[in-house]
Amino acid sequence: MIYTCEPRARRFLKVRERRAAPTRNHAAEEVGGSPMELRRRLARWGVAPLLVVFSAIVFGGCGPGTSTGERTPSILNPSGPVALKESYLFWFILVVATIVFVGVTGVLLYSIWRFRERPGMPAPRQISGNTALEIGWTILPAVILFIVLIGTIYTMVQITEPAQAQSLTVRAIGHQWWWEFRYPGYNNDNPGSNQIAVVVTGDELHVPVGMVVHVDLESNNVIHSFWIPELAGKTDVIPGHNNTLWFQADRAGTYRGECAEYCGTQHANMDFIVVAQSPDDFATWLQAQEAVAATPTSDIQKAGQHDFLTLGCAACHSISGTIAAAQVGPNLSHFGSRSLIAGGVLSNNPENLATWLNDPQAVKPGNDMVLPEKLNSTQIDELVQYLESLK
Ligand code: HEC
Ligand SMILES: [Cu+2]
Repeated sequence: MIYTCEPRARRFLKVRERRAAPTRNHAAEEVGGSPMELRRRLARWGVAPLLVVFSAIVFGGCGPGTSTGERTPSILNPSGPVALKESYLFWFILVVATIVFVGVTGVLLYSIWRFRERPGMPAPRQISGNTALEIGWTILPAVILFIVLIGTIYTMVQITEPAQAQSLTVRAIGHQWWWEFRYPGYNNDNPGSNQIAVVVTGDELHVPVGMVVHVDLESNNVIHSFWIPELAGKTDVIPGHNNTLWFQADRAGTYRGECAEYCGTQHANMDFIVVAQSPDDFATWLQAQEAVAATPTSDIQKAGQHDFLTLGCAACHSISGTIAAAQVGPNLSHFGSRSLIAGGVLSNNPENLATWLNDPQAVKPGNDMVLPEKLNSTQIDELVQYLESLK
């Protein structure tokens, strides 16, 4: 059996010889800069500019704003105490991870360079196992992870809800696929209204600047996740288990929120906005929302209301002051004051509302708004006039 080794050894030696003295017989190709050579060079150096372009595209998405002027809902742009402390944790973990990355990659690159193959070098000494090293690289990562754990626990303690005399409590209900917000305690005391006794909105959460907002999260369907990147991290919204979170907006403005847990086909169109207003503006808004829905004034609005109550809309929607009191879809009592349609799939304006009413399944396939029959253009016009008048 000895001879079987011999050809292998010889083959090995030949390979080493060839590597040690690289033949230059493709020099002819190089002169002409053949495509082959170009490809080889590109493979060697072309990666660098490609990486630069790629990272520019990727990290370009992280800045405080986009080219369209819209603020990116980024956790790196915190606008309240909860998001701020969470972003500190992000930076802390990033620093730890960077140290690990630079350390490991440094040792790796050094070893590749230091122990690279050189002509005539003997095979390195073969070792197996090193107790000190193995204990070391078991304990060190554990210590590093423990440091991260301490940072995490510290942050969790830091962001426990402060006991405040004045805070606002809101119920956020995750539907498939839109968010409903209820402001309990603000009673609609108009005797002429129906049983809706709280302020109810869809897609739009108004809060006063500088006030602690306590959110009770509910779902009666699947698991969603409530996330306002600039104001508070994600919290799961679980059927049968009511989580809570709190946040506070330090600056007036509009913040984008979204569902952060896949919850069905239209999960990506389950956005909402948080409108942080001065306490005065908030009070004005709340007062308007508490009021009974506007009664139609013009003929076309009256026709729209009639359509609404006769074409099946009332089977799913509520409009205070009318017989429409169903809770399947968003409460439309003050729909005209809102800026989004159906989880932000469209922004709210008359043209978009007409598009939505013409074929909600085309705009947001699979959503729960299934019309008994297609509306004609007159009905759509009337409904648009009526719904947009509900400020
Ligand atoms: C079968 C129940 C159902 C019927 C019938 C129905 N809707 Fe809807 N509607 C919904 C649901 C559910 C949504 C939210 C869809 C989503 O965002 O995924 C919705 C959304 C809307 C919205 C957007 C509201 C917002 O705040 O985002 C408007 C406006 C609307 N419906 C109007 C109407 C009108 C007008 C009719 C009657 C012609 C009607 N709906 C009939 C269930 C229904
Ligand atoms: Cu969701």
